[in-house]
Amino acid sequence: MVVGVEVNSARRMFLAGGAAAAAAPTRGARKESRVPMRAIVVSTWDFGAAANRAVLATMKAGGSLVDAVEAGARVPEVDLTNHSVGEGGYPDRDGHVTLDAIIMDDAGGLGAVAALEEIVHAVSVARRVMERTPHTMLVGDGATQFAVAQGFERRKFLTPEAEAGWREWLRTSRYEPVANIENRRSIGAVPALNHDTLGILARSPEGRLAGACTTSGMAFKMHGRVGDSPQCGCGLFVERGVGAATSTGVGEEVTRIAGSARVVASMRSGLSPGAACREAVQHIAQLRGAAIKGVQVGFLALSSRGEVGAYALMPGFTYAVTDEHGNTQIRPAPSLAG
Ligand code: SD4
Repeated sequence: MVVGVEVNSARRMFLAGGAAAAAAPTRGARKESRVPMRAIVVSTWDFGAAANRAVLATMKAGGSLVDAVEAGARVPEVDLTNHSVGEGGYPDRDGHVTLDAIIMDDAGGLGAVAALEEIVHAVSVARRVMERTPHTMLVGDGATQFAVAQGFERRKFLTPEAEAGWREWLRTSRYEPVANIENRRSIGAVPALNHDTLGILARSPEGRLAGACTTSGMAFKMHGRVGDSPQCGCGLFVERGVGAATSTGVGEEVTRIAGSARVVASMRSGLSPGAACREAVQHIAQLRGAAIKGVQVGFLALSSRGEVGAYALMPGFTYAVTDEHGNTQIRPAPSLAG
């Protein structure tokens, strides 16, 4: 349970001998022995700023880290101008809006849903999977049935704008990557391949971590397609005493390398969050070569010490960083393409 965020906590330090030592990695640990006691929230893309605010407000109100990242992920899930998360999401090629989400803490808590239909708050269903089932992921009809049994409202949704985009796409039915389409809130001429995701990572003043990820995935995807986002170690990974990572972009490229787990593993070995993200991006580039021309993939990472880093294949990936005072910066991630 995270207690309220203290205004002056950035100035308070504690020796890595108590709670921090219990959380410290045994190998590759950094030399510094002092850990800043500060809350910090980071999330993918500029629209993550609103989610960050919800995370911080929940922490300040005394909610747990899991409460907080869930609250953050729920923000874009009801933003009808966001065409790749929740209710406003573009459908698959058959006209169904299907949602993927995951939530994870640093104590082994993990829940996810994939290809969930007719329930808006996929991240909250993921949380119920974590807390009320012996499983870590439910998919498709089973996920919807579970959500209904848990009291979630079930209704069909497809916004007029998303439907218009889908009908436009049906005229050609072509798949072509459009890098950084996530930054566009409203799309007039619909791209052949749209994707967008909220990945959110939060650190408590004590250095504990949690994360969540929510998306409707790749627009006009094949029915049943599941991206990286809800898969543990792909779209999200959290490890106590080390750090957390999340991803955005073309999920297949992240899934191939279990991207977020790789980023956290590099952090465990001593890389900074930024260097760890860069290593994963470089690995994708080397592995895939010309096959990823025009494709965007971005990683965002937060260490248990509160350090932040990001890296992308292509320019244009931005992320939102919110400190314990509520100050938010939108930062451009460095990229392999310059
Ligand atoms: C997916 N990675 O389903 C997600 C989409 C995304 O920015 O992140 N877009 O492939």
